[in-house]
Amino acid sequence: MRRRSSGARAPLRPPRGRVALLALFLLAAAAPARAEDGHSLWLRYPRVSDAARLREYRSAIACVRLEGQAPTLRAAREELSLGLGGLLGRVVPLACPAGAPALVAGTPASSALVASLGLGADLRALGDEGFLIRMVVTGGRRALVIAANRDVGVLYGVFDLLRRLQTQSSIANLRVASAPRLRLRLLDHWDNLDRTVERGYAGSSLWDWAALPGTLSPRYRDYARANASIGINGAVLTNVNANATVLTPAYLAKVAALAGVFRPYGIQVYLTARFSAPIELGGMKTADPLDPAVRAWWKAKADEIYRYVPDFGGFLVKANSEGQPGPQDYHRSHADGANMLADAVAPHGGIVMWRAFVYSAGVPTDRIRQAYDEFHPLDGAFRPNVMVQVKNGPLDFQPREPFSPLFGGMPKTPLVMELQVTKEYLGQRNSLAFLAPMWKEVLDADTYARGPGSTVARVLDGTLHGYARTGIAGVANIGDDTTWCGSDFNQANWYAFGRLAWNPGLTSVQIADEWIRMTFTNDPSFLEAVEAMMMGSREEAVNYMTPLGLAHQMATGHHFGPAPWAWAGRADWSPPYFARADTLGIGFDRTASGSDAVAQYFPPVAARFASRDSIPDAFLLFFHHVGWHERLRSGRTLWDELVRRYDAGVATARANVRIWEGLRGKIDTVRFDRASANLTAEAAEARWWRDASILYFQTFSRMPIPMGHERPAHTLDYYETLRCPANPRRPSCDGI
Ligand code: BDP
Repeated sequence: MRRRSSGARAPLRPPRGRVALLALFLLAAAAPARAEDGHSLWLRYPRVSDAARLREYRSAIACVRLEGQAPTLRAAREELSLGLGGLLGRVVPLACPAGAPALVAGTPASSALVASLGLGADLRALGDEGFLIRMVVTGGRRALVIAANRDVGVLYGVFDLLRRLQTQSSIANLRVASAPRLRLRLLDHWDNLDRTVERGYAGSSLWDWAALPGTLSPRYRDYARANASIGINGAVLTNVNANATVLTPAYLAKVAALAGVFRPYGIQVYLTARFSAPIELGGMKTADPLDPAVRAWWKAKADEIYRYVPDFGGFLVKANSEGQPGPQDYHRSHADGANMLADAVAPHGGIVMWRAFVYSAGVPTDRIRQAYDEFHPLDGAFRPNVMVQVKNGPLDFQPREPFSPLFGGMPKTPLVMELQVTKEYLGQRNSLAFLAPMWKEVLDADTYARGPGSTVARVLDGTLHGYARTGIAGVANIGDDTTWCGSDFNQANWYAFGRLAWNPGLTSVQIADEWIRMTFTNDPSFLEAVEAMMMGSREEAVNYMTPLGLAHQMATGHHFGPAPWAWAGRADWSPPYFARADTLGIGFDRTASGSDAVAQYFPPVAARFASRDSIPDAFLLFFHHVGWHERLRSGRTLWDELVRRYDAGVATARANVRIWEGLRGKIDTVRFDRASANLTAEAAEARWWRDASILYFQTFSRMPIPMGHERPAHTLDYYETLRCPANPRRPSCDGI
């Protein structure tokens, strides 16, 4: 039986017209008792709990003037009604009696009042998506103004203001000017047409292809609202391991229906293009990108797509990677392939995002070198509407990796950074891991491409190399689960991704703080404790899974749980290949005496990574093979330090269970108990990781577990034979 999406709950459905008023009365009345199930994400809009703030907001916003019938303005108005109705605990009229302090929102074109305020110069700097919020006095009356150049900027401004009210910050002297630093802020859905989700841990795909285009789940709009609230402006609907069927007319009609729901919220749709589609759909003998008939096929296909979706964003392509077809099948380069597709969409303003995630077991060099080796020489060979999409690290979404050397290494090619919001390698469903600190680590890393200060964020935002196009993509963690993301805490990563995409300069703490307040409560004691848990959670996962720069020690295939011993059929998928443990030591020598991957970085970075004196402990074993008895900065031997780190991860996981338990009663029981179960499971999984890894590496180090450290719960044999999870969709394992 197909699972129906469960999104029709009243609080999330933006009301309309008269129904809106009624809904708001009901909503306001029902607010305190509303059941929490996680579905409302960070858009719950409960009544403001701080009495002084509530008074402040009520006296500043007696009514709303947001005129205009354009769909985006309507969406902004509906959100304000819903949000203010809930937060202020009363209906806020959409018409203003004389003298009433008003919230005024619009563009100079949609609102005469906004046009009269003379904001022209300030607005110009904010582009198509930016907005400003200001308290002004006009005609002797106070007004809170949200102004933007385009309707979508008004919508973003509305969400920004609602965030301020949700987090209970003062709006007394508000003077906000905000514009996104990155132009494309995309979610990549690895969703298949049968509604399975590759690396999805949150149920089935949201896209109910069978019911589309005739039936539109209310969740589509909620999804769009959630994205717009954090500035996400594009969705790649389909898996990078692509199925050409989505390019057929029947599916394009479904895509068009989704695009229609998303459009008012400023979200463009994109599709993955299977490179062999001309063969599979067009009945051709080849997909050679230099073949005129193949090129003509793609041009016609692009024209057809734009007939269905006039503002279609473009294609995302995984080619010649992990078995996917691509131009190299015809001895053509990645640039040949990308340019062919780019030419097809260019007349319509579309783009191609061509992934640099390529490596091959047939290539004898270190796997992490291969993307750079392949793409660096192609810099300058791509059409202007091609962006190369690069994963944050050179390997594959590990709990910790250095930044990819392609950042800074492609000065003539706009790069999109790809992050993984879904936690394939980070504990999947149970783990707390809040990923903002991980993403910040990469964004703030200095590539030295143009001397000090050449951060990855500046590569991405175009200020370093003058890229004409800029963007960032996150592999979504969203499914049809009630919580959308498989757990309440996983929602924080969707949220953080959007916030950082808008402004990579935000701090992780700030993002966590906002998210906790909006998702759970403004209660300071809860906030402080949960913020600390979240901020430490990624380092915790690094510690119990892959400390000191280890990588890819996960079980084969599903990547859940430890299997440092596992040979996966090919070396470059196998944990022992990455850890290189032997009787002398552990770690992958990527200095000049090894694979020399360090040479792909700019000299100051290469030198820092290459030297044992300057390599941060966090990347030690990623770049160096280190003797078991060698002493690290701490003065401890590598072996002792390794055990200590694993233990630290377990200790944090256990502490989180206790800290959370101490917060009982501060939020609703449904979400509290659910998180409790996740944290308990994570503590068990952390121990499993630690025990299995230490026991396995001990067979090489032959050193004892230092005094004062817990003995493993089981034998290595036990862990090696454990099949866990038997069912990869199960959140947890027995027997660990
Ligand atoms: C790997 C995933 C695989 C993806 C691949 C990719 O295990 O499912 O298809 O990344 O990014 O990490 O293409």
